[in-house]
Amino acid sequence: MNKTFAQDVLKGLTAKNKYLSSKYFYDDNGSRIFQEIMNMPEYYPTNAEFEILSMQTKQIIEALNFNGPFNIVELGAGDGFKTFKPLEFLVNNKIDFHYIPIDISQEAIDILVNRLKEKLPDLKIHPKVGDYFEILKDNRKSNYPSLLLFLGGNIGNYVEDKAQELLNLFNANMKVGDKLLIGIDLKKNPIIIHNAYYDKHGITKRFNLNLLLRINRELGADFKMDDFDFYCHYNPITGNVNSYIVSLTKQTVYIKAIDKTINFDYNELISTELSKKYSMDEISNLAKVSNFKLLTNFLDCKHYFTDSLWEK
Ligand code: AVI
Repeated sequence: MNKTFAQDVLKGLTAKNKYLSSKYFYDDNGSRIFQEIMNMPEYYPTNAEFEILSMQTKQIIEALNFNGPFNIVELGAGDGFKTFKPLEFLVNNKIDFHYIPIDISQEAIDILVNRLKEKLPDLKIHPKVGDYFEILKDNRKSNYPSLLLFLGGNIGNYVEDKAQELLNLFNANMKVGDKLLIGIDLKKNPIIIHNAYYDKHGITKRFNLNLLLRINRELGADFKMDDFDFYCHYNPITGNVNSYIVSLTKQTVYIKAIDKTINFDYNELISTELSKKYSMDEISNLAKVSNFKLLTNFLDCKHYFTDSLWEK
């Protein structure tokens, strides 16, 4: 049993306004459902960022202004789908660099390394599994400048002060002149965003309810899936997509691992996720308050998403 998970579930489900952290979405099953989300036509961030990284690699590399060899450190590299095209471009153009993918999942890193070794045998790859900051601290000692990649719009899942805290930590573990390329989802027509998150296929609902299945499995709870639903709402003023699990009846759930019975009211909510969308002004401000200089925003053709290049 994972003790931190149990403690977090206890804290979240006994709070006045119940919540569960979206970081717990990603067990093996949740990661598979997230792949399904990324394959939905309505979930535009995947294609938008893929387009930016495939079509504008040359411009991004030029904007780095590194003279000589450099490191590319990818935080949360996953299966490496997003970065394959830029890596291929760099290898084919004989640009001297080292690729350091970091992920918490050994399995994801193994898959990534095998695939890249087969497809890009000349790539200099140094995979790392573990804590971002420990690895970044080590990388700071490298003689080469670094480009950090924090892609996929993950920053949108952090509330403002946590986002700032995380970016400040990145900053503290970088050398002056190092760059950060950060994927950020932009404010846009609210219907596009609504359809990406409140999807008609019910995949995002399954993604959220998987959290209850995980609690059943790992903490011995008795959540009944049919008694809960999913709701999410986009507020075009704040840019926040807020997701919830909704209790469809007045009910109790027992969680064995913490020996606790949780009461749910009819229509009571469990807040699960924030997916914040940014305006260009908010991005400039975020860079500034995290001690970075914003160099360039690389947008997709529909202006749905940006890979924003920042310098320490
Ligand atoms: C991982 N993260 C950037 C996704 C997002 O868009 O906030 C997670 C997600 N939640 C629902 N759909 C996708």
